[in-house]
Amino acid sequence: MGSDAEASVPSAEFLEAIRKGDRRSLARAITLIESARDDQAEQGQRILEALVPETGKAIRVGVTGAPGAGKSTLIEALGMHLIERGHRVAVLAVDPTSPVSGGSILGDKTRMEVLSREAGAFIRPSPSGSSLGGVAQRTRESMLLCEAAGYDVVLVETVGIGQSQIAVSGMVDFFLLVLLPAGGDDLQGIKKGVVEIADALVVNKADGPTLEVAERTRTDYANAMQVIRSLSPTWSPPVLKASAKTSEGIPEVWETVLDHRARFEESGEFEARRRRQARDWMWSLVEDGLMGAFRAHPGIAEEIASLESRVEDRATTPRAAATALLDRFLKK
Ligand SMILES: Nc1nc2c(ncn2[C@@H]2O[C@H](COP(=O)(O)OP(=O)(O)OP(=O)(O)O)[C@@H](O)[C@H]2O)c(=O)[nH]1
Ligand SMILES: [Mg+2]
Repeated sequence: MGSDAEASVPSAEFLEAIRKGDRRSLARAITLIESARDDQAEQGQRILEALVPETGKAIRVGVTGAPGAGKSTLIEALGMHLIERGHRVAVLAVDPTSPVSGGSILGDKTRMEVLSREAGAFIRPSPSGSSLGGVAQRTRESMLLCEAAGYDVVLVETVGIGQSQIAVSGMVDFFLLVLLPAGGDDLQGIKKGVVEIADALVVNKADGPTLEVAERTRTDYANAMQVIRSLSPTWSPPVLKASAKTSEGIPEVWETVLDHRARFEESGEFEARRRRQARDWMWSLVEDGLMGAFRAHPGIAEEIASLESRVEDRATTPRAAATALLDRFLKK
């Protein structure tokens, strides 16, 4: 593998172009990271290793919510607000449901046309992939590359599915739940438990004919939040309202992120959260690696189907079947 390995050392010029924030070089590096080809993925990892000292400096914000809640529109409005304040903004996405064609939550519906015209913005749709784990890992790595390229705010959009929400909340400093104006007892996030991992809630579409419902929805959630136990001793997730369309309330969303950051830095929770995330990330890679090795193990792949059906038919116990597979894997 010697000469191949030599060939995949990233050039100093390429690394320097990424460091200087050249968007095409950054995009190329992310494409390598996302590649299904081993040699390209390896090249991507080398780039990341070379740049890792320059990572970790951005404010990382995750944005989730039901389909059509206005996540993309809100990210664009927030992104423009940040660009006006001199920030450089990267927008990434985690959408394990997107087809391999590359269509995604940042795809056809909302291209963030205004934000994408800004020199200080970098927008990248979700990597495609069949497993959420793989998609999330690649987004984490893309986030680090964006940081090395000088983007000081990274916004990550994710679909409102439990597992992807947990994956994204595990890679950001601040997790924002975008809600639709829907009054009455329709407090869905609360039932699903998403609210418990959110650092703030924002009722979007507080404009035009939906303004009144949005205000009522905000009050409903604010009341409901009072009985939800906060994960942090220093922070109770506020419930805001905004219009991504008119940008009203968007500056307040950003002030909330900054306020949270200041308090979490002061209390040590910021550092603790980043450290925990890095540790969890390592272990999830170990788990993925083990599962991959397990399924690829000769002698296991062909056993899986028959053992699964024996378990389904109660011809054997799940424990006996698992033990048989593990024994074979561990060559006992
Ligand atoms: N009136 C109004 N419409 C909005 C607002 N924000 C978004 N919309 C509209 O709501 C629709 C959905 O917006 P998106 O930003 O694509 O929503 P999303 O949550 O990203 O949707 P998915 O990515 O498909 O889950 C679009 O037609 C937007 O124009 C808002 O603040 N006010
Ligand atoms: Mg969207």
